[in-house]
Amino acid sequence: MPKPRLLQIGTITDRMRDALVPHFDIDLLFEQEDRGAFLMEHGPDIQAVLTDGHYGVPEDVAVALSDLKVVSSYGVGYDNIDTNAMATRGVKVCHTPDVLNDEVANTFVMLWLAVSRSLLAADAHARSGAWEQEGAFPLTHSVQNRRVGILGLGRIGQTIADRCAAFGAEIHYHTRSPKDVPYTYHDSAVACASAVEVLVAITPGGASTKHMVNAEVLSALGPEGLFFNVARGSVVDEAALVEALSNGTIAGAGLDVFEEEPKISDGLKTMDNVVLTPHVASATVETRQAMGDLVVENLTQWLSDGTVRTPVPECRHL
Ligand code: NAP
Ligand code: 8YV
Repeated sequence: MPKPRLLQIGTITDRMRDALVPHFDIDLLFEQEDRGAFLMEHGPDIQAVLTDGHYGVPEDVAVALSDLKVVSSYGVGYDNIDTNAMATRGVKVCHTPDVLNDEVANTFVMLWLAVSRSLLAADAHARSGAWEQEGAFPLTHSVQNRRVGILGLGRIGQTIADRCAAFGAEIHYHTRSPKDVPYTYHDSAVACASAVEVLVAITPGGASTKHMVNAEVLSALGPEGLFFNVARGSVVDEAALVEALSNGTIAGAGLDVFEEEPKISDGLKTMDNVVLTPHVASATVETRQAMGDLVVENLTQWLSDGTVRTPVPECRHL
């Protein structure tokens, strides 16, 4: 009996491929010479899709796969998948929550320390011989005992709050609805920014959070303030951020995500009060293995009994 077909969008690890090959015949979307012809001929025979947070489910795939049943996404954020439309069609969309909380929170801490302690400039000072020729590196700022604002206090936001507690932080947050936590709630991003010295975005992307961090929020954060984004590039008005960093509206930033990835605003690349990483918050061998295992588990569970382990909220009733 032929194996069911799985359409792979984007890249996967060898471990994921090895685990999936016994169960599925895998078609790679990006290796098709004529994508339109491939989708027209084979789309109706494919019930399963493996994708990630970057590619989601493109419209031509959603249309061509008329018998689509399951979408397993390699990542927790799913702003590139129209999950309401999928739920209406009865398609089970699943993602990889929780297994990356620690890594993303650690990435925020890494960026926070790097910006506050001028890690990159200090490293350059040590390597270049400037220490011998010019003397000691200038004093930097401590991460200890800061007021920290978290935009989005979900699985990762709470893990960030836990990390911040270890630095003696006073924690503030903004979400649409207050949570049962011992932190100070703010009903807007501006109010949260004006109460803190360090602001970190960790909401989902998509329409409801687009440009949540804008010129007004950055102005409220103030000239000593630091901003960090480990959420989605769309959450921040990147042009306003470049402006705020260059004219001293805020003091510095650490950014893992950008509005037009993999393009990054040129202004950001030349600033020494900014640390940039190329969307790698979950990108360790260990965490990507856990994410990949969950992607595979969702697909093989669906194959065995029609259910998935970690559906997105919009598809939990299916
Ligand atoms: P989660 O558990 O669903 O938490 C999301 C939080 O954001 C909730 O507290 C939610 O509270 C809040 N929120 C949602 N919409 C909001 C809005 N319009 N305004 C204010 N707050 C809002 O999600 P998670 O697992 O923590 O992941 C969060 C996001 O991190 C993902 O969706 C993804 O985009 C991003 N991420 C990035 C990386 C990376 O590589 N940089 C890695 C993993 C995740 P309310 O519903 O009460 O508003
Ligand atoms: C991944 C992420 O890099 O989980 C997310 O939402 O942004 C990252 O963990 C992304 O999903 C691409 O695989």
